[in-house]
Amino acid sequence: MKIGITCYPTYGGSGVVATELGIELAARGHEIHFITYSQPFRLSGRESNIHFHEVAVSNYPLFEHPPYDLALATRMAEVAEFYSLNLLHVHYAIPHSVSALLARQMLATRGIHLPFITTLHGTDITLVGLDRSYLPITKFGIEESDGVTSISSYLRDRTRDAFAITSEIEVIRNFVNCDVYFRDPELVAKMRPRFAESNERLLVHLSNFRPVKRIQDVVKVFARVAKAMPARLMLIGDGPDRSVAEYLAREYDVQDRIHFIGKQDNVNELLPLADLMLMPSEMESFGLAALEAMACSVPTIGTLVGGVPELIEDGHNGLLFKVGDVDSMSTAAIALLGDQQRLEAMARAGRKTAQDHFCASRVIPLYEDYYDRVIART
Ligand code: GMT
Repeated sequence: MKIGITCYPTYGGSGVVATELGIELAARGHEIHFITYSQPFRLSGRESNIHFHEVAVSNYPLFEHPPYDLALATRMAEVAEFYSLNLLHVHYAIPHSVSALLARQMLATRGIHLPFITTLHGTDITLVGLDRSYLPITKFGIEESDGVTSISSYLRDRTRDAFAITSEIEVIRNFVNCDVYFRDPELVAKMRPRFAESNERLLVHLSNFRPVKRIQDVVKVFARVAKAMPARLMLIGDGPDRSVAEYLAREYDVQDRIHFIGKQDNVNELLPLADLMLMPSEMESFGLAALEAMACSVPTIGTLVGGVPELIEDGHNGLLFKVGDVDSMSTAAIALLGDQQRLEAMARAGRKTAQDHFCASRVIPLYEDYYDRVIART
């Protein structure tokens, strides 16, 4: 198949999923065309079967806000026609589904058929989409899509309720390449000393540091762990709350024990170095960072929100708490890190969950099958 993919190419779960999906589909012989405003950050640009089409948004003094959605729609239509795409797959409803709808309509006037699928990721529904100024157009874009998928059952139900959508939404959960995300003992032996001494526990958090991630809770939990045992924290990512984290690190006097390592491309080489992942988010429609950690045999302490319970079974392959319950999260982290046997059992269970249910090799065929069904019925 020839598939166009549009996503936010910068740091964020939806862009990661879209990019990894394109990479996996290309490896299975499909021709993939990314249509985005910059090259997705996990693409090297050297992968075969993958093409990148930049959306250039030209400005004009009259425009206070350059019309990206229109430039995107135009580029989608051009690429689809030039490369005879079978399908467009857009990730994150706003504004991508509306741009795809325009592209479909433009091409239809020329007798070209281009179905499009929208994948809902979370904040497009739970935050941005519910903003009154975006709600009607988001609902319209979803309803006009030829197919809609969501990355968890939670998000499907939330979308149906919040947008009063009755059409079918297919749940295809996020995935991880278990051959790329795994714990390689040699790599760990080589790289871990850069981040922690052998007697120290290493905790990790990976996100875009937005308020929804509750970075303040990450630092608070870590500060309590660091009081109880020698420990270090690796903070991977960057975003608006980085200065909050830095401020709190100083407040709790743990600044020398935290590695702020910023945005990283190859998180598969960093996650396996850790003993425990902290994901105390206010909301996660899925929690991709926890899945990536689980595949690397790193259990997560997370929150009982959104789609997280569809991934983490409390007490089995991770631990879940109420949002903001820093006391319980800290107590649990200290107990788990002090019990090597339980920690290892949880790490093994997480790896098994990733392999059994969320490996790319299991999930990608679900997308292929869905593409076939959408193409057949449109
Ligand atoms: O969490 C974010 O701020 C980024 C956001 C995105 O769209 O990039 O993440 C959402 O999509 C991820 C990939 O499907 C999910 O793993 C995240 O749980 C989801 N975030 C939220 O629902 C807050």
